[in-house]
Amino acid sequence: MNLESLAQSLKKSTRVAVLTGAGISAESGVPTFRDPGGIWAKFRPEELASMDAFLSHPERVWEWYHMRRKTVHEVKPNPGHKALVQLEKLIPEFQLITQNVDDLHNRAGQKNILELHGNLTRSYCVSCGEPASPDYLNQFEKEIPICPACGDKLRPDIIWFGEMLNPEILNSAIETARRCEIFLVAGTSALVYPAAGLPLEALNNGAQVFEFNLEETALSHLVHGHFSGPCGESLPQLLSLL
Ligand code: BV8
Ligand code: ZN
Repeated sequence: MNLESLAQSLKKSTRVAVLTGAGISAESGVPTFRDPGGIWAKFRPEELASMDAFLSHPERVWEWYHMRRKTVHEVKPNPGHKALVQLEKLIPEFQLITQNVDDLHNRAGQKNILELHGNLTRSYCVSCGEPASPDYLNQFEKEIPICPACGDKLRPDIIWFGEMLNPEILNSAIETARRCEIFLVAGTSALVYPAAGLPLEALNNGAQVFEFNLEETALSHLVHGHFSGPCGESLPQLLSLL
């Protein structure tokens, strides 16, 4: 299966879903998690992206998220993000599902996004649940942001390891994967569950699944087509055929 034949199938499809991971933001300059030099290369996930880490070292966890929010603020969406915004306009029922927390799909102009793991620009209070605006959050450099309503600590609006995903968002993503005709997977190592289970839901329900990645992943042997290369190039190439 080449890009041309995928483009032909997309032209005839009404229900298309896309799952993205850190790889789609790599070309914007956002470090991935598992690539050499990626975020996890410096820290282990349990050390920072977990409730235990937050309870024992809240300032260290916030320092990491403040730094990541700053990085993301300084970068911009790349042609891979933009290609998916274009694709959304061409397909009657299109759903973007992302594992990324970098807000780049939103900033690229994507309308229909399911954020499985939250978003770096959002936070909420650990006790009263009050959400804090990105502007309020940006006032804090390294220290723990304090809830403007009750004075307790804020936490990032991010799903940490060991935490449940938002059930409405997850159920909607599973439903989408089960109903779609074509499911694209772009820039994910497909290691983190339950997100990594979505392409399998699509496959088990008769969808055609295609992978865009620099390398082979845990999914590659199961998909209908694997397009090697940076998705900042392969996705715009696909869109140019539509
Ligand atoms: C849950 C927010 C349970 C945080 C994230 C042991 C201990 C604890 C948990 C578990 C465990 N074993 C299994 C689990 C479950 C765990 C899990 O799956 N762990 C994995 C590691 C085995 N899952 C969870 O904990 C989930 N919750 O299970 O709850 C539960 C159940 C019932 C009741 C109560 C609780 C929560 C998972 C969400 C965790 N949060 N993010 C933060 O970001 O700070 S996940 C985090 O990692 C990211 O958000 C992202 O989703 C994931 C990284 O994955 P990728 O996006 O795929 O990135 P990666 O670097 O891995 O890969 C990049 C890919 O891109 C590569 O393939 C590369 O080749 C490619 N690439 C690079 N450049 C390009 C490219 N491709 C194309 N073009 C390029 N230019
Ligand atoms: Zn509060």
